[in-house]
Amino acid sequence: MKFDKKQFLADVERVLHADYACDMKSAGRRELYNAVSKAVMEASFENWNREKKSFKRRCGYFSAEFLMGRAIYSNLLNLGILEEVGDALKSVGEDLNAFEEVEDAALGNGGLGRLAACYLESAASKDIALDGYGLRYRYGLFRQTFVDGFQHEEGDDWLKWGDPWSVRVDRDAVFVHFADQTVKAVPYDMPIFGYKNGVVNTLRLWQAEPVQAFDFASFNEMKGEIKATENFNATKITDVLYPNDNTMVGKILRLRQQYFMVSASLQDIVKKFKARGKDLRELPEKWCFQLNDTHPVIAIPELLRLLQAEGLSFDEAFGVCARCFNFTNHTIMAEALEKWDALALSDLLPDVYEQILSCQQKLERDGLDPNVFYIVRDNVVHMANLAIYVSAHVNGVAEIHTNILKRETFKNWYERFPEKFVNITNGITPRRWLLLNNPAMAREIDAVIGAEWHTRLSELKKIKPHLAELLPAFRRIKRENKQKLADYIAAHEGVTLSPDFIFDVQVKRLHEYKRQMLNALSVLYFYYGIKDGSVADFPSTAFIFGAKAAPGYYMAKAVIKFINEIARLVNNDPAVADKMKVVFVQNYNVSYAEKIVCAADISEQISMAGMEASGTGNMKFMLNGTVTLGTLDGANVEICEEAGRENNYIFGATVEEVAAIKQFYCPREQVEGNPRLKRAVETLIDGTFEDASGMLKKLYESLMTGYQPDRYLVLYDFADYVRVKEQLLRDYGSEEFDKKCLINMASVGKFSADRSVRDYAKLIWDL
Ligand code: 26Q
Repeated sequence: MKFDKKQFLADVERVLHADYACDMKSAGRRELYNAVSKAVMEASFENWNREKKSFKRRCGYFSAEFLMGRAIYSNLLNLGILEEVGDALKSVGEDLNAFEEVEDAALGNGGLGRLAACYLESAASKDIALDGYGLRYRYGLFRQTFVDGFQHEEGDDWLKWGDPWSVRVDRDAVFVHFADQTVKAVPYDMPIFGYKNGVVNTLRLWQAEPVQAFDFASFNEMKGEIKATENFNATKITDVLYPNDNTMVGKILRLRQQYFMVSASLQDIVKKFKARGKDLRELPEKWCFQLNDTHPVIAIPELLRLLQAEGLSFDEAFGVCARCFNFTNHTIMAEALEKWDALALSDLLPDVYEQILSCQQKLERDGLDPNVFYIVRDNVVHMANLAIYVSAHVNGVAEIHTNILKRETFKNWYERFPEKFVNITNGITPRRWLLLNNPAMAREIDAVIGAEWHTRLSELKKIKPHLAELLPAFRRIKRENKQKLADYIAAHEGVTLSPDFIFDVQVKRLHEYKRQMLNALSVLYFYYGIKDGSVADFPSTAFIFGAKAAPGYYMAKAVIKFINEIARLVNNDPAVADKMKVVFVQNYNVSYAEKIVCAADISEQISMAGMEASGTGNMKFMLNGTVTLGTLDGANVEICEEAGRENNYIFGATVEEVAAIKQFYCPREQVEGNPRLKRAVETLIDGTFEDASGMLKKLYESLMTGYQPDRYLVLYDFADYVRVKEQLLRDYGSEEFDKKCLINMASVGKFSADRSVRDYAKLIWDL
């Protein structure tokens, strides 16, 4: 975008006058933030409008989550005016950094939601016509604090500073019908700016509102029926994001959300397609839809219903759907694969349920064995099966994950429909995750190899001949980033860290399979080793954790309490003060991640092999020059292929070994053979930590005594984990170690979301 400072300041001034009746001098931060954003929005109108009006083939990315984070800096970066706006504001005595107080748009839980955000950004940057369709939750993922070591949740009022990066599009509102209510769906459009290429795609988020009196006329024309009670709870549908990650809660309100989102999106798309005078049988020529996990899969029967309402036969409608829909799976965990009670679903959405039954019948007509292939069975609707049956393509998110889908999770489906299955390894956008969060390093790289890597990340391999030359700058910048993070942590968590310590980081959602416990127990293991003298020369290390636990996930909350207790023990013990510090940061989110991933020395990616579909945090650390301490799980496998296993720190049972070990596994044996591990585990029950809640005892039982003790092989992998971790800590600081860091950075090309969306565009979307 061309930038004219005088013009820009005049635009800001004008918005301040019109919207807030104030001027630059009297404006508060909030007003200024809105005025700056709106001035930029206004200047982007033409590019956005051009894209919106064009009738080229598009893909709709249907997702219950878009974890966008903060918009302003990444938008300015992509428009190529980040520095210019900063300078312009400085010239009038204002500070662009002041907008760091703006809340993140946390309309997602974790990896799946952040992936959607990265893909939108990369698609725009690669001029791929991808639009997001989702929900405009009034409250995003809860804000987390710790009270006496326990997680507390507060509502996330992400609109507190206003929402200048969205526009409400009343003219595109539609009605969504449930058996017991009709709700108005109003879209809010967010521009998605491509990186310095003038492309603007759209994220359309639907908000639920009551059908208002003045809507009745138009609504009655559609021969709808309004029930007396139905305005009552309309807004409830988009009140709040479900805070679950990799676990399903079978709440009917969640199903209402899902249907609301896809029905509104499809009505909108069908309406506009028809307005072009097109026959709906040709819909697949212009549109395809990517279903982000099972959450939007109810779109399939909804489109079947809409098309038949428009006069297509079931078979014709099915043919359209079979060409339009594609399905991405993000997990193999049974507890996360969505299933709905058939009676509840048919009560809420009788016509949609009819379509699901028709799919089941078609499946039987096709001659598939109903004992092996089913969508509805024993009054349960299996959303993943529906998705696979109808979709043109089904993809996993890393090589190992796709292989597990083929060999195990969806084995029967794969053998019957092998041509549907593809792998698309996840990726992250290098703009937000290096250019924006680590500008000093980005500039150093630019100076050595130029700026082409900004849009072709594989170009980073060109730094390989220049490692020695880059090392001093890399060390200096990493240290500065560590200092900045330490300052931030001191201010927000009240723990002081020295940048001379090794920063060992595990940040991700809290889940048993991700094994934060493995890390926590190793901290205690080292602590007791230092105390009893069996560990000498322990390199000073700061163990940094960040994670939110789903509010209903007891074990996850227990792990948070445990680690906070460890932190209290360690940080208050002067005997280890120069050796270790432990901190669990509160409210880990996208903006915190931006500060953390550029300041880490170790990236902990330690899930039990076979459980983490891909992971994308691992890629963010790699991009910022951090070695992985990890298992051969998810994308770690491909990280090792790209960067060399010798440049990372790999430990633990492989996916093949896990299956064998589980046959005869006895956690007690692991502990009996390892006195210091035993001591660490027994802190859960021996009074080391106060445990009035009984949570720690429950953790102990889950490891040692419960049904399926130590399901995720924490104790089995422990010895190998500390062996490799000790090696890493010893290697740290050497020139050889720093080279490993840079080789990781140089080898990260494959994990650009630009490559991922290109793969989707080529293999699936035909864009
Ligand atoms: C389902 C039903 C009801 C309520 C909530 C849910 C729900 C919500 C979110 C189920 C799962 C999720 C999120 C899953 C997720 O984030 N998976 C992660 O996806 C990443 C992107 O592909 C992968 O990198 C991670 O490995 C995977 O865990």
